[in-house]
Amino acid sequence: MPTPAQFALILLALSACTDHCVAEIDASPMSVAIVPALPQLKWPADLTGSQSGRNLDVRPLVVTGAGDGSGRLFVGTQHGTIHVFGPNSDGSDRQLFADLRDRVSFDPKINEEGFLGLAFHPDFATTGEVFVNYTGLHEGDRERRSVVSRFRVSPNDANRLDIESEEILLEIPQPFWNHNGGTVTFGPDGCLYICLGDGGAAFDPQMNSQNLQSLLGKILRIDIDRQEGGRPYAIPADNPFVGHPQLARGEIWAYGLRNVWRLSFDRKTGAAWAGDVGQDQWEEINLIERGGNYGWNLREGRHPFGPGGFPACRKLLDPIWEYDHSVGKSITGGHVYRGKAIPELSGHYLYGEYVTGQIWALKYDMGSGKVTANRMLRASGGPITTFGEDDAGESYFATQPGEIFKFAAPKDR
Ligand SMILES: [Ca+2]
Ligand SMILES: [Ca+2]
Repeated sequence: MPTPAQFALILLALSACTDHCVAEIDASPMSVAIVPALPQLKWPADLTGSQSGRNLDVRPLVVTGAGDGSGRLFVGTQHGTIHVFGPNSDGSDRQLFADLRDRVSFDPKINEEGFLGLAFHPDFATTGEVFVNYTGLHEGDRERRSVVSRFRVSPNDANRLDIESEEILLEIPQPFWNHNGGTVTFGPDGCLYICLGDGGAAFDPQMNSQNLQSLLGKILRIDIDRQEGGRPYAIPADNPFVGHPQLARGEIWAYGLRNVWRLSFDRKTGAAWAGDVGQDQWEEINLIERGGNYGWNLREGRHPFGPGGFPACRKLLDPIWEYDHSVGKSITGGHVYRGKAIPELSGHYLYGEYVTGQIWALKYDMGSGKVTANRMLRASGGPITTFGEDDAGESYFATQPGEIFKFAAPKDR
């Protein structure tokens, strides 16, 4: 028989083991099939460069359904083109939905400018409205800037955007070529969320991310169905910084972000997931809350950053997951899988790596606030530029050369 002291130690050891076991993260690879989504797709010569004898990457940055029940798939490229495919397409029916290259600044040597975001109005079937985020042409006296615009689909052709219908909602000056963010997406509240990076260079030299009077380094939330205060949109009354125009821009929803490369809303729970790209060491996955400060440039991941670095504190929200630069160097945030093809993937957050081409599925327990699994789906391959969902909730990703893949049930099933 153990003495009471020994018994207490055994209990402690057992409880420690229990805690340890609960906290253990399943890092085993998950078997899913990754298959070409549009196997017969041939990109036009002006995107691949073959026309001019150059070798260009197509750089698909958006893959999405329109949410209108049509079953179409849309792919936007960093060059400034949007392509549309019919239901269950093999890729051979590609049509040009829009060509915005006459107003988009894209240079393959300037990696982060171009056509960066595309979102369909929640009631697109009725309104025909499409929202985009791109880098505006900045030649001569035209300044470097991010542009957020509304377009309308052609009244005569559902597979054609009326590019003359552009209505600019926001133009945000960009001090540097990099860190332009770019996601535009609708939340379950019907508001348009817009991601903007810290403006660029390194270290956020202008301290934009912590400055509530700057729109840079932020996630914005606007109401595009109303106009108010001389703006072509309205600021929702429940935005966190409304009513203090001397101190803060009312459009701001969350701040302290470096360069969110893809924000998405879980179509089941409504949770907002963001991948925030790190600078020196840490890549982040954040759950975005109203008014949240995500720490940049005082913290990188869960760590103090730079000479003015802050220790962990309640006001600076740490990511729910981070990985360091021995694993990968630039996160591409995805979305929570809610499709039907792969039941074991349900509820997992898909994310990937621009530099190494890896893809993982992360499982997070909202109740305990703990990550329970981080399972590799793809160990290597071309740079992951974006993830996307079709109207049925099935998941896709794109690589920089121009491949579009989808996830499917394992082949041995
Ligand atoms: Ca910039
Ligand atoms: Ca952060």
